[in-house]
Amino acid sequence: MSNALRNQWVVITGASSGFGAAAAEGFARFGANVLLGARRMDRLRQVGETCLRSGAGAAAWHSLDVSSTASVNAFAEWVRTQTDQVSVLVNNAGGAMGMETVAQGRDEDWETMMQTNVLGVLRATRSFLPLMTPHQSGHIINIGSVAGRTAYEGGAAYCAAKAGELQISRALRLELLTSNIRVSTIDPGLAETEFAMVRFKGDAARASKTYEGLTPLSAEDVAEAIVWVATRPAHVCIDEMVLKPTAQATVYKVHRKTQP
Ligand code: NDP
Ligand code: 8X3
Repeated sequence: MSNALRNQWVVITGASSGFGAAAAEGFARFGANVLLGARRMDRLRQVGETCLRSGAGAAAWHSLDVSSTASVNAFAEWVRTQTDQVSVLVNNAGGAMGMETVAQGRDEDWETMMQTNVLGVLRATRSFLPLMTPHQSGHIINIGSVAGRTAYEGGAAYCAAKAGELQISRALRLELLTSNIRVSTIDPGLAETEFAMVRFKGDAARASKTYEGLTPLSAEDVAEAIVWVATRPAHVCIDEMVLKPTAQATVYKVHRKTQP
């Protein structure tokens, strides 16, 4: 097991569930110090306590709403009380709201998706670069999606938001070329987390249909990819990674086994 993360400070947005929570635990197992943000503090505390039991050098958590500049700034101020150097920032907070066509779409859903998946990544990155650039090291890992690469019906705003995340990652890679800071985007396909329940606003039956008849990625599968990307040697940058369930060839070409 690589020692590269031991006592390194790792900041994860959206660490209260899904990929973010699983990645926090994955980094903890490598002995990293994890700093966790999200809106649900009770869930964050549970994740943080699990990290401490799993081997984290330190684990602390603070409320964070990436759709608010004031909240991101307050979160960054809190991080500065813990450390002046962040080795890894995982911009994971985000998700989809609704699956209506553009004709039926709601401003509120579109705004939430842009605020979290696009502006949230920009805000958090701006806040944490000052804890990386003076040290000439750091790694920004953004969580995109296959939706940012291929459009699908009912996904216009989410696809646009994740396409935004992809282009932010690419622009940052260029902007930070001489800084020795790595930038990666990890773009999963269907993964069973709270994502579909959030997207379908608590409609459990509809959410479970998303994964019907196939084995989706798990939060742990994606977390493993995140930690693997972060533990490559310093001269290796995994720019873009796409991972999908074996039964998913593209966003919309999915092999589902029907019940006999
Ligand atoms: P979850 O719904 O399980 O996790 C989403 C996380 O984001 C939660 O911790 C949530 O915390 C946090 N979050 C949402 N909005 C905000 C906000 N405004 N401020 C701070 N935190 C926020 O889903 P996933 O783990 O699946 O999603 C993680 C990322 O992966 C998202 O960016 C999603 O778009 C992306 N993704 C998901 C895929 C999937 O199929 N599951 C596939 C590809 C990409 P809280 O509500 O406590 O604030
Ligand atoms: C989540 C994957 O295909 O549901 O980003 O949009 S998908």
